[in-house]
Amino acid sequence: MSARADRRNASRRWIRRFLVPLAWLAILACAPRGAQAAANQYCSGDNLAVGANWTVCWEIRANEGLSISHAFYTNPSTGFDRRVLADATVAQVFVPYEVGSPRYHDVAYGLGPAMQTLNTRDDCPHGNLLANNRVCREIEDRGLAQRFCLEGSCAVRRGKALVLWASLQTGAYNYIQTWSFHDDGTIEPALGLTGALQFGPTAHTHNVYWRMDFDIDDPANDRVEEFTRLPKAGSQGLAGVSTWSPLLGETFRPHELFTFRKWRVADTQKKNAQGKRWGYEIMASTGDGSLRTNPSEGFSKGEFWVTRARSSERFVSTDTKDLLSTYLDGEPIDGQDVVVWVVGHAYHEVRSEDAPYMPIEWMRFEARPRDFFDANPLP
Ligand SMILES: [Cu+2]
Repeated sequence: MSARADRRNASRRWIRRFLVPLAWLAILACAPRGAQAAANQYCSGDNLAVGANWTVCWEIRANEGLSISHAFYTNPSTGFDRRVLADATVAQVFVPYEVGSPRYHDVAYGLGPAMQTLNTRDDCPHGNLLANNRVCREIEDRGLAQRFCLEGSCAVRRGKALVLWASLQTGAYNYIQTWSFHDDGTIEPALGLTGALQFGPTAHTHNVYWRMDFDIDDPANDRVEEFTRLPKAGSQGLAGVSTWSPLLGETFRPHELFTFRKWRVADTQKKNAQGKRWGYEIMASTGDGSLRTNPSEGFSKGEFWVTRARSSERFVSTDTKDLLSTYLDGEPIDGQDVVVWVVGHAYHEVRSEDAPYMPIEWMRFEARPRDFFDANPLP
């Protein structure tokens, strides 16, 4: 063993023996007791992140990089503690260039080893660096969250978010892989594109696939539904009729702007005080495009996919294989444990301002509570 590895091991032993128990004690002392009751069955120590009404387990995976392994919405003041996510990852970042090649499948090459070292001063000044400085955990001020002012009487609230993020070196690019958990229950996965251009001015698309295993309270009894809003004929766009229709089998769906298409994952058994099913809805990013390539890249057929939850079905593609569309094998999904795959597309038409370093362009979506609470959980 080299001296360097020896030193690293010794310091790891020291961290395990002394720092980890100390950090654990500090977490236990600071966090409200009930707040992590559920999540700490799944993780502990640095891998348990607490704040902004969330307790979240995270880990680093070889292919998916910074991954969420459980997330519970927890309100310490009321004792509320309910599971939302079992697992959430970036399952692919597919980047084909307009000239036909290259066609990168970044998750297949491994986002874990691509994670860069962050520094306190510039990257994580208000948070904690974890995992040998490769993960920043922080509580962010997310600005004005809600406001109600009437006749001089005001209730104004600023929001917070528990944020975990990492920076990945993929060629000349840096991808900022971020998971934000807002104190109002919204989850915002994001991928920031920055660094330097790989091939100068050649246009290309970034197609990111998030794999989300929602477990609303429990793994079973999931129902996935699609929202459609159609205006009545002759109503000049008004008198819209809204429907939520269940998706009964494994399938893929495209974006549809004209009908305000969105999706939700609800629990078939649990209902809130209004008699509505607990759920989370997926809001596509506005301004997102679509990309359809060729039959051998079947994963490019849609922006929203739903499959039965299988731990063997984690990835979208490799350099030579389409995987995602092969997961659609006719399994029923209604009332089962399901996984949804959410796809974002960014067309990168290079601009002068992308050099020498690119201002971060964010790809993101929101998963937000729909009838998961009885009312707005922020007082
Ligand atoms: Cu780009």
